[in-house]
Amino acid sequence: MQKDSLKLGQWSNEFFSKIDYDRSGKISVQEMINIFGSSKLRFDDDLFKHFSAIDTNGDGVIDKSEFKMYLIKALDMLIGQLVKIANDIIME
Ligand SMILES: [Ca+2]
Repeated sequence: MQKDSLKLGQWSNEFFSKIDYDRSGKISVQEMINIFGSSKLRFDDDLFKHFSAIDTNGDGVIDKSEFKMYLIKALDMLIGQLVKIANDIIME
């Protein structure tokens, strides 16, 4: 389990560094747009909603711990949805 959370931390940091283009240690709205604005994720539609959800202390930038917490929450949500789908299939 600890090995998995270490991997998650490393993955989160690597992902963060890719987005943090100017290496300031914080992610700005512009950096989010640069990465996700052109992606197929359609992240741009809800970009500001996502941004403020990640920016939990509301200082207008995303730091590494806010980013990691958001990834953990997103993974939890995905796993929850998968479990629900699996349960629905099992109950059929
Ligand atoms: Ca913040």
